Amino acid sequence: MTHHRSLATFVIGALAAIVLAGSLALWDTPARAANQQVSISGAAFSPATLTISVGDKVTWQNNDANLTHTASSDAGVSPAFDTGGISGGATSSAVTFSQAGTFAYHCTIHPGMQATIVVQAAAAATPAVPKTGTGLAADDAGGSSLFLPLFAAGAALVAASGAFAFVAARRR
Ligand SMILES: [Cu+2]
Repeated sequence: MTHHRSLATFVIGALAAIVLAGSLALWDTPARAANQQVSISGAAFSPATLTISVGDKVTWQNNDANLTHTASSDAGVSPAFDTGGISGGATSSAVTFSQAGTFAYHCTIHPGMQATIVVQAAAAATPAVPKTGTGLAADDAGGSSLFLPLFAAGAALVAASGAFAFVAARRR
């Protein structure tokens, strides 16, 4: 019996740890930076205007098998960036955009190739949601409404495992 109780204590403790870790992972989600990609095809950047959040990384994928391209910030853009040559079929190294703003860029080999990265302040960026204000509020509520019950469940499991251990110790 004692063996079964200590096994139960162990299982409940492990479940508590998993649930607590999961709730903390959810809590951290809103701040996570995203990896974004611009594709290059037919000597054009797509999308021509990419909207991202501060801290996001962008890579450029060159789908023009026989052309080398670059993604190079226009003169006067600060901070400047330049992927250097991206061979046909290759993907550039990532550029991290750590400041809000509008960053125009072009291909140095084909100056007609022009596009823009719009970097929004982290709290304001909700790409797929209309800018009504309610979308952002719903996102925030979604994060915390999952976090709190999971955290409470984890705490309850910790308490249950403590109670099991206490009963097991008294009956030994
Ligand atoms: Cu080019």
